[in-house]
Amino acid sequence: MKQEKILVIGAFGQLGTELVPALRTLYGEANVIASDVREPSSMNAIQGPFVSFDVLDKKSLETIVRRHHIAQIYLLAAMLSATGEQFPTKAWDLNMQSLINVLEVAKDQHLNRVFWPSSIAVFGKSSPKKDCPQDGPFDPTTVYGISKIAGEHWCNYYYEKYGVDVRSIRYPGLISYTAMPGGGTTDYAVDIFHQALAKNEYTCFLRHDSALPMMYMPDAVRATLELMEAPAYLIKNRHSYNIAGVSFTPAELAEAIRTYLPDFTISYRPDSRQSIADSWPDSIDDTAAFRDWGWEARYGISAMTREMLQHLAARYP
Ligand code: AKB
Repeated sequence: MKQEKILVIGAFGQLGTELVPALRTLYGEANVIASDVREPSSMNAIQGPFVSFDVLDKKSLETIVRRHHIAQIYLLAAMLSATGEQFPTKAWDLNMQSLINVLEVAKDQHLNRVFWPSSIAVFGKSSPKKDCPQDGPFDPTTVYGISKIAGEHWCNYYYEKYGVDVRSIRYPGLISYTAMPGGGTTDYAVDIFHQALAKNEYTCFLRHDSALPMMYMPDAVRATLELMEAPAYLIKNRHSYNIAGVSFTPAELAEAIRTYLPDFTISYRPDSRQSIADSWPDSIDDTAAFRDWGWEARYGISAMTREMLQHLAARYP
């Protein structure tokens, strides 16, 4: 078992909920410290080491890293695209200052590695819709996307200037059955499964034909660990890597759900999230991730739909 100590910031989020157990399998429970600004509750029951603190408080971060001899940080705390549009300056402050704090601590305390998530939100209207390339163009339309493209430059800067081994992935919409996403444009693709099982119907906040890049959580967790466990010489890109999972429209996802729930119906009432979705690519080119560290997705829409419905069925008897 690997022995380094890891701090996961934002452990109660959609990705953190699944990444903490996966890291504990690799590194041992005692070596992975989960943290969040929220205290654990019945909603966020967590086993193993946990600290509650605000990543915007740099002094607390420094103290925790020193006290626990942390060697790696996964910074997962962020405000997502849709909520970020409601609170633009708050989104900018949280998404940027958290990253700067972590990069500074990584530099000063000589951490071995940092992980920071970017997003397909770095792309915009001038980016190709199909198989959107690794190198842009980038013209984000949301504060979240602006913070992600700026953050990518900060990561590269700390790598080039100070040698901080920071690695990043541009996640598509993540789909999981353990935790709900919060405040994103791709959230419908999780909610639809819950509503299909609870009510056999769903009203989607995007149009029927809005194709978006998505990924089933087991693929996302594996991608993250594969990137972080790869030897440093393989990581040629210190901004962030495109990774592709599966792309589909709400109508296509509804059709896949109907394989198991034939009476399921969907209606469409697009809201302000539609214009965000319209600015993002339909699908992603991830040849750089494949070439550099061997990334390949395993889940398509059918296997993902089957597993999501199987796992969630017990919650909606
Ligand atoms: C969002 O919808 O904001 C996120 C993302 C694609 O980064 N899921």
